[in-house]
Amino acid sequence: MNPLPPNQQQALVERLMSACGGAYSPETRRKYFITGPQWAGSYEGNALFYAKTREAVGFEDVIRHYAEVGVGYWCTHDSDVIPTELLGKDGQWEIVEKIKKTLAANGLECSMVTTETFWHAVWAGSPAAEAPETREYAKFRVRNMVKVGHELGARYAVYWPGNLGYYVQGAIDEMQTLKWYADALNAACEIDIEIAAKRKRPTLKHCMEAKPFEPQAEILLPTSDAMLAFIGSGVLTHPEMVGLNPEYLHELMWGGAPRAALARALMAGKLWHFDINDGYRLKHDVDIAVGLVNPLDWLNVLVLLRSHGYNGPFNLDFKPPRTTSNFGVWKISFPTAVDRFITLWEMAGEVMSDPIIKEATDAMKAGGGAKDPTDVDQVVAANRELLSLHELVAHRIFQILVGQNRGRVLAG
Ligand code: GCO
Ligand code: MN
Ligand code: MN
Repeated sequence: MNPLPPNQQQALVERLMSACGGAYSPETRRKYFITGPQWAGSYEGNALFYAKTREAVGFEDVIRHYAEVGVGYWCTHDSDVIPTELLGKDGQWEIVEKIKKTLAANGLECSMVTTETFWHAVWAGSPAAEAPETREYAKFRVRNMVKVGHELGARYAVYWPGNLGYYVQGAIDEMQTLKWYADALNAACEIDIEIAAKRKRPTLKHCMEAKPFEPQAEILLPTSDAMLAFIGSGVLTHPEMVGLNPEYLHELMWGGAPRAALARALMAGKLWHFDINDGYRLKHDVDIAVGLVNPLDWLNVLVLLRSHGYNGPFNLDFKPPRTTSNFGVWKISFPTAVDRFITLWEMAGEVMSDPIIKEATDAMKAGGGAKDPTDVDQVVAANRELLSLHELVAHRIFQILVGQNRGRVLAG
């Protein structure tokens, strides 16, 4: 093949994307509660050891691109769209007005707002630092974002605590730091109750997001389970207003089973928001797009969520790869991520209604009919062949993943 000049490369990307086929229409994509973060669309390819590789894009372009792809909801950090110095000032409300107009013009809704409490120098000691003025500033920021959230019509607020942890041991008092962090969440919930009553809107769902390894060496709330314990610990004045935003990769990173973490959140009635992406165990936060690493696990995640009535947002919290083109971000990264999610969601429906899986599962649940359950030999004998069905179910789910249940023939 001859080298392809840059001015012909976009055409190649488009031709090969359409040759892939299987794309859903923007109208179909919009039927799912899929949310597009400002920071994912505007990610410029930078990281700790990486310079930026792409041009900056503002909210006008990000929202327009999501509309074209068919992502119906948008979410943002405060400082993604409002310069830090303007937060809480008149200039902020001018920007919020522009955002409202842009969303309306593109037919998108704002689903969620989140407060950046990790990037700026003010958070060097975390949002729950020793200095009272830092903690007052943290309260100001989360309260301000609750106001902005109501103004934009959001239903969810997310909190990733970022620097809540330490590099060197003994430097902070863990108990005190956690209580101080709770003070910020309490401030957000309390102002939310006031604003919601004035505006006759429901209060926001305040969702905590855990990440196990970054940006500190040791993290005080590293997992969704740790956050459940925190919510139930008595430090929150409104624990009923606070739930979880687990991120698939963040549970995988520490070596957990994302499905089990999600199940525990569901059991607690706290699975309110879900960041969808993919990656590897015991690695850093690679934020790869959904389904590119663990499609089988993802299929099973969606079976779990569909089976137990999860109806919150699926937030595309991935990082489009560190390419040099904004074109590819919108032509490949976002539409393919959305389409893999929808395909896996539909396949989860096939798993749930599959007659083979149903019969195998029903048979295991019915058991072998041992007359005396206190007789160990009888119990073992009665179920002798049934447990083999676990692997048959797993095989059937694999067949569904590769389309063999729909007649895709690969065996000779
Ligand atoms: C990450 C985090 C963030 C948060 C976001 C919400 O992967 O670094 O998931 O993307 O979701 O900061 O506050
Ligand atoms: Mn996330
Ligand atoms: Mn992540």
